[in-house]
Amino acid sequence: KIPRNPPPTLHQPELWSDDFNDFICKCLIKDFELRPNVLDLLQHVFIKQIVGREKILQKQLIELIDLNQQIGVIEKTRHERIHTKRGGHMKTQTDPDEVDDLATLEVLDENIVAEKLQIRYGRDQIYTYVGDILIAVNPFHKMEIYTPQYTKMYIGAKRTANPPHIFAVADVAYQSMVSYNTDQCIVISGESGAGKTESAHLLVQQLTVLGKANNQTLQEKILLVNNLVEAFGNACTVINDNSSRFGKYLEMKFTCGGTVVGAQISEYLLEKSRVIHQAVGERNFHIFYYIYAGLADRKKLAHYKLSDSKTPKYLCNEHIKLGPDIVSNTFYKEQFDAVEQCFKVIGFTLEELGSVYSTLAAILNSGDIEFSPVATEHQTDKSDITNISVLDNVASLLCIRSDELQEALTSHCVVARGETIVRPNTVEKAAEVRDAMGKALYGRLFSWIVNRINSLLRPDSIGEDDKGLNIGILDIFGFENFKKNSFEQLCINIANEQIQFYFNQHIFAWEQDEYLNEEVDARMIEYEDNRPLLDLFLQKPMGMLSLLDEESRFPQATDQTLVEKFEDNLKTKSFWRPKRVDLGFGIHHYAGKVIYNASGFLAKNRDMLPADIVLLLRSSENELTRKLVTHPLTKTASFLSVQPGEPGDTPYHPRETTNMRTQTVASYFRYSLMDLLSKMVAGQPHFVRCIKPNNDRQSNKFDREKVLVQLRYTGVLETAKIRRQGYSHRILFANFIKRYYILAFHAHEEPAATQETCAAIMEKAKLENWAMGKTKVSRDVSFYLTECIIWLYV
Ligand code: AD9
Ligand code: MG
Repeated sequence: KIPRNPPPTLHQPELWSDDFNDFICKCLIKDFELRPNVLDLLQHVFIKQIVGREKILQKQLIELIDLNQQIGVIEKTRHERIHTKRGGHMKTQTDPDEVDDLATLEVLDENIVAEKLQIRYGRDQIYTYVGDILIAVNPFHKMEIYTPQYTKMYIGAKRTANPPHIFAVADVAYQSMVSYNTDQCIVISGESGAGKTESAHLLVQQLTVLGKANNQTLQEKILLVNNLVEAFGNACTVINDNSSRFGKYLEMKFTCGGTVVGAQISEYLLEKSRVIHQAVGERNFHIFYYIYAGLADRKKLAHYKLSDSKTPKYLCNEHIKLGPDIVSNTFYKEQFDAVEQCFKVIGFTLEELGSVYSTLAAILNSGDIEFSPVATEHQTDKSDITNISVLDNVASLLCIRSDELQEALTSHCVVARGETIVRPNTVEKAAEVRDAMGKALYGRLFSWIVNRINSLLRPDSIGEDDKGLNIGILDIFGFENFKKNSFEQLCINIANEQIQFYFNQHIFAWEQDEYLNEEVDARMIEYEDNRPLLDLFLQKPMGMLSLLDEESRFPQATDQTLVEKFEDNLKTKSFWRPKRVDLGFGIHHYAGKVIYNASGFLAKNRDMLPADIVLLLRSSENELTRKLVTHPLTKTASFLSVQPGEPGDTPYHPRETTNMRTQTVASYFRYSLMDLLSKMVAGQPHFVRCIKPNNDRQSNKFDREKVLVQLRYTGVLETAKIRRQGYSHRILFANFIKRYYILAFHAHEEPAATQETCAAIMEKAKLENWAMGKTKVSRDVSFYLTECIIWLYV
């Protein structure tokens, strides 16, 4: 029984008996009903009596009180919700079919795991835990589980209090960040269309609430960032109508106290080739359709030199042949308004917006520039522009001179023995230069937008020295296997291979190393190590990307010589040359076999933007156009400035030191991957594994075989095993004692940071399933000490 009024001794902490500590333990750990009374008591005793001396303890208790108040609300809401949903029959966690965490299954085999997921999916329970990892099965329909009520329900709640949810992942990351003062990183993986981007949005949504942005506008801005960059970086593919065509690492910035103060995005490897060409059944980047329809709606097409009757070539495909198809599309119009609104709210000026639209319109117009061969007495390989009016349009939109653009497209300068000679371009060469300009303009525009967002959302209060804290959310393009796979798919799949490796390292390799180091007894788990594949791609000098770079340096090399080079040098089972496929080669990725076609690999890797075009764009009267080719986009990205006469696309990346002249897409890609990893390893990782339940994007359809394949290659079963028998929560002795000593010691005591002290706390709290390492104390995943005591996970 709890005393209604605290006995006098309670006002003198040094006189508390062990019983009192015992009593607090019991109340907090087991007896939740007593909680409000305990809280009164604690509030009375600690907050009033222990002033100043026990600041940390005080803070924890305030948190605890907050949490308990929240839990009160949450439990009530949840109770009501379950009651309403299930016709008044409360269903408890003891229901045999109700397995929230696969790591708790008694029998673990892939069929059982798939079956449990299927049962849950059938009940619209799309989320399931595997220990501390969240599995999210794409529902392919709108779910009512992301409302403000749910947001509230998951704030600071103990994990077992609510069904698994993406909001819970946001919460764990946030609480870990605040309590341990460490950066966090949420890695979302899964194949194309599995739901990564949606998950990323939901995480940002929940984190902005958790971060209690003290101004509404900042919260609003952060929420809009994803929408804006996705309008420019996503496109419709045969797999996903809103497929990410770039990798995105969004870092939400917080103060050490946990208030959100800004956001920064890093973008990786935008698939620029989509601007000029889309595969059958695919489309260009969303923004082109949005702007085309939006400008038509506002009667502004003519201003941007676009026609509503003739579709720009870059937008034509077998589905859309006619301009009217696009301009009458109300969805596109609405999206255009929405994108413009995003720009404005985030803080872009109207002038900047105008320049962005002009650049997009210039790219669309440039695709329509046509060339024809000119036969002269001496030369037959000269080209001329057949539609000068289109050329004029492009020049006017980019604020450059039309005759100079014509010259830069139809000829090029070569420097030989100190002399500059002008050589004509063939029709093919001129078209290549035109397309290279379109791709480069778009790629740089995208980088500029991202940089501009970063400067607008850079936290003021956090300077260079005081970095504050951050939670990064990684959402890259998922694993792809199309009928025809090109250089872009290779890069996308290598990136996924790398993320899978990172996952393996964390979940298996480092985990097992840690047991060994800490001398904690745990059985080793076999898992599929994809390191040999990463070596196949990334090793120097004989990895695939190095070989590609080497071949790209030979002017005489062709895509045929490239595949032959691969064949001669890559001696592994994971690489093969399929018969009867010209320029084909196969790779056995962690996620399956993919046949690539090397056609265009060398050109795509060289990705040259002729110096003549760079120089011309630099002479533009439009500030944005000039910025795209000259000005460093950020303080650190000063390498962006192209030295006069330097060819080669200048990829944008901070701290890049490689020689621009030799920079290829492959070497930039390798660099980006390393940069991404260095950001990720700095934080404590959390994993979300998205699963696609069927290939038809249908709701309520669970293709068991399809899911099994994904479970296998993502190692879900092994993860469940290692999570079941492993110790997923670890904490340093000192931190553990600082936080929990009150459970076994008097408030004024300062017990030594030793194993004995930890053991005393564990025993006092009657915890089982814990192990003592040499430097850390670990707890089994099945017991969540912290959930019961305070709202922070250990
Ligand atoms: V890709 O690698 O970028 O091609 P993602 O990002 O994995 O892919 P995305 O998040 O775009 O997939 O999801 C694909 C579609 O699934 C979305 O457009 C939604 O229609 C659908 N989806 C995904 N997750 C959810 C969800 N939680 N609720 C409802 C969802 N629909
Ligand atoms: Mg995506």
